[in-house]
Amino acid sequence: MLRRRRLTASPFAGRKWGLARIAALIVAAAVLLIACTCAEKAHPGRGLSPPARTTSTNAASSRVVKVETFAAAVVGQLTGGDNKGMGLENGEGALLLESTNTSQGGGIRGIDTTSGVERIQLIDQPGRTMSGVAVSVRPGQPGIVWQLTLKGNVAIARDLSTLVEQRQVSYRGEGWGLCDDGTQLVQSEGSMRLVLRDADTFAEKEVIEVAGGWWSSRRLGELECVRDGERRQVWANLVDTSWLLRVDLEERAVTAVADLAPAMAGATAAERNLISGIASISGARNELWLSGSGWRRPVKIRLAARP
Ligand SMILES: [Ca+2]
Repeated sequence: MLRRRRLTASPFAGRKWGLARIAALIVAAAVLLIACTCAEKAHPGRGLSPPARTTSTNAASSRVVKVETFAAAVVGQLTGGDNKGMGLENGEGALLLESTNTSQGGGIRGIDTTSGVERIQLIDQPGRTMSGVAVSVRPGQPGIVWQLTLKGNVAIARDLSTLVEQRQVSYRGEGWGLCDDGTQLVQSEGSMRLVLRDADTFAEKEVIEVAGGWWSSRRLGELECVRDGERRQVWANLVDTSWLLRVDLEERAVTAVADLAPAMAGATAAERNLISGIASISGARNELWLSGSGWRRPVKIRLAARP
C-alpha cells in the first residue's frame, strides 16, 4: 500500500514512463527509416511510378563487324538490252528479268544472257512505275516472280514461266529493291531499312535497320540476294553513289562494301551514281550483272578484294 502510493505519488514517475515511451518510439521510427532506405537502395524503382510504356517494334538493328572492301571490274557485257531496266534478277535458265517503264505503262521483260535477245516483254501495268523484281521458288510449288511498284503500293505476282500476272497484293510505303533469299523476300523502300516479307503472301515479317557506318545516312535501292555457303546475304545499291553494301541477314551486319566506279570508265560522275539493276550469276560468287547509266547495256562485273 505504502509502496503503491509511493510509486503513484512520485512527481517523476509518470514523466519517466512518458519519456521512455517517446524514446522507444523515436528508436522504432529510426529503425523503420533505415530499413526503408536500405530497401529503396536494393530496389530503386520501388515506390516510384511505373516507367512509361515503351513502344514495341520488330526492328532489329544491324551490327558492324569486319567489313571487306571490293573493287569491281567489267568482265562481260550483254549484246542486247539497255541501261534503263530496273530490278535486274536471275530468271529461269539464262533469262535476265527486269522491270520496264515505257510511255504505254510499266511491265517486265526477259533477256537471254547468252544471245542478248529479248525473249519476252509484257507491258501490262498502265500508269504504274515498276521497280524491284524477285524470283521465289520453293520445292513443290509453282515459281513466283514478284514485282514492286515504286509508289503504287501494289506488288504484282507473276507466273515464273510466262510472266503473266496472277494476283496483286497491297503494301505500305514505297517499293525500291526486292530479292528472295530462299526463305523470304527482302525489300528496300528508299531508306536504310530492309523489310523481310513472306514469299507467298507478301506479309511483312520483320524490319532490319542497316546502320553503324559511313553509309548510315544513305538509302538502300536495288537489291540482290546471294548465298555464301549457308549464309544468306544481300547486296544493296547505296542510292546516289557508285557503292554497293553487303548485309549478312543472319548476322544482321554489314560485311562488305564494293566500289563500282573502277568498272565505269568514261562515265560521268552523275552516271556513275545511277545503278538500277543487280543480278547474281549462278555458280559465280563474286560476279554480278549490273545495269545503270554508267553502261550502255547490262555488264557482268567481278568483285576483287581491295587490300
Ligand atoms: Ca536484283
